[in-house]
Amino acid sequence: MRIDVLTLFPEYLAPLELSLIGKARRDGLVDLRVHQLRDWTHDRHRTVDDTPLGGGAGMVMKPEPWAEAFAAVRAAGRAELGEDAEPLIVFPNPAGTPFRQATAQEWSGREWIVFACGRYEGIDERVYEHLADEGFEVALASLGDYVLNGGEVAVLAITEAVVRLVPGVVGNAESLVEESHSAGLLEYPLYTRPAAWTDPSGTLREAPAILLSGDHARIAAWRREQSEARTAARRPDLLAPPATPADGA
Ligand code: 6GU
Repeated sequence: MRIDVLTLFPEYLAPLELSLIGKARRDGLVDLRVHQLRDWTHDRHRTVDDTPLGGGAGMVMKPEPWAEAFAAVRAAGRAELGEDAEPLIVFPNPAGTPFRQATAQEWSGREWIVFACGRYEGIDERVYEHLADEGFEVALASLGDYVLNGGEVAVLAITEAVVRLVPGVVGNAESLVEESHSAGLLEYPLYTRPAAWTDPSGTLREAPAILLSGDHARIAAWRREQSEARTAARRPDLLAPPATPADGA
């Protein structure tokens, strides 16, 4: 998988050199390139923003550096992946579609993703129109209902969620099947040795006896119940059937 990131803060993406993702890159499973958007400016101050037309607070990202950057990154990617290769362009944006485990699953099968990190109040709307006209596939993805200062932190999160699903990146494929969200439920509680533990206040805390029973069918049923109870308590929205227009939503 190839990933390009366009950003004003390339250093923000440094954590992608660590741990599992770093190993995947060194193993050649992921080719990740981080680009400085200002490299596609031409003025002395390397300007990427200007005041909003029509007035208002803050600054808006100018269209020209983005258009040049996308053209250059597309050409460079195609030179390596083949002239028919087409990236998915992802704009992290709090006004985007919620990014979920199902999204991660889908994107982990992509050959090429380009992340475009906005800063300031946002990007000139004509950039999106231009990309659609050029035939690019574009997605706006949100991490949740809160506002970050820019797309970089979202790219860290999305990249980790996507790349760990790329075959070969996580050693134990079973650990991917069992985990929270992949079955639409939260993960059951986990225990390890010692089975009987005295905590620092002197309280004896024993792991559930069923986990020591060796009865794998009953253990699986217990875990399922725990997952359902946890999901009902913490995330009832995951259990409710999705609202349909007929519900009057
Ligand atoms: Cl993807 N970007 C920004 N700037 N803020 C966010 C977000 C993304 N998701 C939640 N808040």
